[in-house]
Amino acid sequence: MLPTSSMLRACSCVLTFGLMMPAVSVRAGVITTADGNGADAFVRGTGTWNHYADTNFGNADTVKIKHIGNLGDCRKAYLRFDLSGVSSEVLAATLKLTLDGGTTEGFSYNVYGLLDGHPGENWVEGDGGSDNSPLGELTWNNAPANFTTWGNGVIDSETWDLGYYSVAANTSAGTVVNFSGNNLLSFLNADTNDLATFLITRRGPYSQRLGNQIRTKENTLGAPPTLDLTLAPVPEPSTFLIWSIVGLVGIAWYRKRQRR
Ligand SMILES: [Ca+2]
Ligand SMILES: [Ca+2]
Ligand SMILES: [Ca+2]
Ligand SMILES: [Ca+2]
Repeated sequence: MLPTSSMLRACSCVLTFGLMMPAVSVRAGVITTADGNGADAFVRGTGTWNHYADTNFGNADTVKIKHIGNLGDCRKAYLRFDLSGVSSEVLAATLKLTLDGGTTEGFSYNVYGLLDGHPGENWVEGDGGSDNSPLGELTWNNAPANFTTWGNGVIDSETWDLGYYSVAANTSAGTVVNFSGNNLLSFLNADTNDLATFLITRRGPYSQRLGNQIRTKENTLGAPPTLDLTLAPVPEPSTFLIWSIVGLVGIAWYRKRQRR
């Protein structure tokens, strides 16, 4: 059946209703390591008298980050976020880390993004111990992009240097560190598989002190590592539904009017 002029008028009527659709406001999104395929863990090296390079710390209630001469004392953090709820451009992003335990010394920390598509993006968080159960649970020796012979190194060609943050001496437990910037934004917008992993290492100073630990999703005291996002607006499916119904009612009304 060819479209009649009244049908065309009805279509333009629907189009008019469509143009009357209210603008959808910018959306906010909060994702933690406890959501979906999220994970948080740290890895620790093996030194002369302490051997942790095959031990998993996926169930620890903090992630510890340290860099000192003995690799058996060095620790690096791995935080993964599930981006399956992110379906439009990320306009603003802040990585929020809640500190656990203060320190009398200030420290700086490097933040890296594991490159999108890296075969290790779906690393196994694990439940602790050196039993390799669940199979492949994260350790110093199998962690993606870990530069295993240096206490704060990552493999440059497999990571994106996102910048660093600093924590002043005597910062109290419960303090939230906010990390943001254009590199973080670009890294998140480059994601194609809904997985984003951050590696955090100690930038300095070189010190035996444990410093600023970060509460994990296993910690009962505070928020797990969190991504606070502002997302570009997209019309919600429910909005489409409502305006489709309005459009159909419009067509019915128009046809009824034509018949009169
Ligand atoms: Ca964990
Ligand atoms: Ca996504
Ligand atoms: Ca990814
Ligand atoms: Ca285990």
